[in-house]
Amino acid sequence: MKVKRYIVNDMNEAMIKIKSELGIDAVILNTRKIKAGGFFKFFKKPLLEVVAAVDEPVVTKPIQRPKRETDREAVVREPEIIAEKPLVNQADKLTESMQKNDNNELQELKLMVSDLIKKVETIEHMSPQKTVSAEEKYIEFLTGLDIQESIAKKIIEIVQRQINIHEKNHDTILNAMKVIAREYLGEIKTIDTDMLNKPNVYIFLGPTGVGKTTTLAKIAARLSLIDNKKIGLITADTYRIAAVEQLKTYSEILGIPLEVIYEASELHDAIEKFKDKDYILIDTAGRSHKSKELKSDYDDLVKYLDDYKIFLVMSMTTSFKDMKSIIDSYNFLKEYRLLFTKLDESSNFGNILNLKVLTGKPLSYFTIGQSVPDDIEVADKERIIQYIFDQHK
Ligand SMILES: Nc1nc2c(ncn2[C@@H]2O[C@H](COP(=O)(O)OP(=O)(O)O)[C@@H](O)[C@H]2O)c(=O)[nH]1
Ligand SMILES: [Mg+2]
Repeated sequence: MKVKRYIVNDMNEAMIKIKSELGIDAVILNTRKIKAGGFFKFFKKPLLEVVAAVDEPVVTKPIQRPKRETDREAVVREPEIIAEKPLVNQADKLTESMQKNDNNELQELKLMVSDLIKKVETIEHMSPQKTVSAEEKYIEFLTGLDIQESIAKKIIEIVQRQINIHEKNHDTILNAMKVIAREYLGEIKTIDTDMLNKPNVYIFLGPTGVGKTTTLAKIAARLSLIDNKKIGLITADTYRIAAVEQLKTYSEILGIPLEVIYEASELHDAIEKFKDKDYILIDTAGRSHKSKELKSDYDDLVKYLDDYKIFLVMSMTTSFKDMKSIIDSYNFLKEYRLLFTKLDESSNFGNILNLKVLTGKPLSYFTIGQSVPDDIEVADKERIIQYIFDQHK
């Protein structure tokens, strides 16, 4: 509270001064007439003493201010005029009124605080504040990258064993998580370069439209154009005319021979025809649960697969749930390599790790666009970690 004493000629003058100095919220605490001292006291008309006060903003004001004599002196300026009555009485009245005012303020503040506490308690009661541990925070971080919760938990469990998650900074923990995720990725198996058992036969399996034919063409083109290998192509995808035409076009452009087989039993003969080749790549139609005919064709073909290496082609745009059911439908396969397509059309790559952990099968290639032969990469572990962790930045 700010208290000020004015000596004025009349109330009008007092009001103007109070308004300009203390503002419109000021209140008049006391008014009295006084006489000027000295020689001129006989000529002057009595003056008016007006004591006014105003509340200062609560934030700038200490909540509990001890009443000291000096405080009073500081705010109430002593006039250079002899007072008619001793000022002590007035000062006492003023102190009393100030204390009353301050007590009121204090009361108000107390009420406000208890009201606030009640409100906070109610809010806490309504939504009990969950204390999120550092472990939970990082598990959430990993699941945010589309990594399955069970894998995320395992990663954090291992990180926690190695470093104290509560003490280390985010970068250290991030690096530790990357190292463990990298470990989970295991070995990478692309096309074997070992020529002892040539021809090396590779068969491409996977749902329709994931990019089997395009990927096969990319690998064939690279082996032929870059590595100067002798390649033979076989397609068992005669379900659609367009599918045969598609591979025929690539075979013509690349100058690589193509054999078309209409029945699984023809596979052996087709491979025999290419026995002088370094690599034989076999394209298939997607295995459909909806088409019984296609399923039995496929199952016939599968009987011949034991001797061949398999790429199970999956699109990165497929959800984990669907990927899981695709994997289930291929559970009759003993060995295969995971090949992920369409990374360019996805922004969440946690499924690479999920599928690796789910199947335990080696990763092989990624494809990152439609362009043959450019848009393919070896599934390098560093790259995978980059895809999973950094594409989200
Ligand atoms: N964006 C993108 N499209 C792809 C990729 N791989 C294949 N495709 C496209 O996906 C479609 C189906 O490919 P296709 O090879 O015929 O699939 P298949 O039915 O499994 O043989 C075609 O339009 C391809 O150009 C890729 O990595 N990224
Ligand atoms: Mg195809």
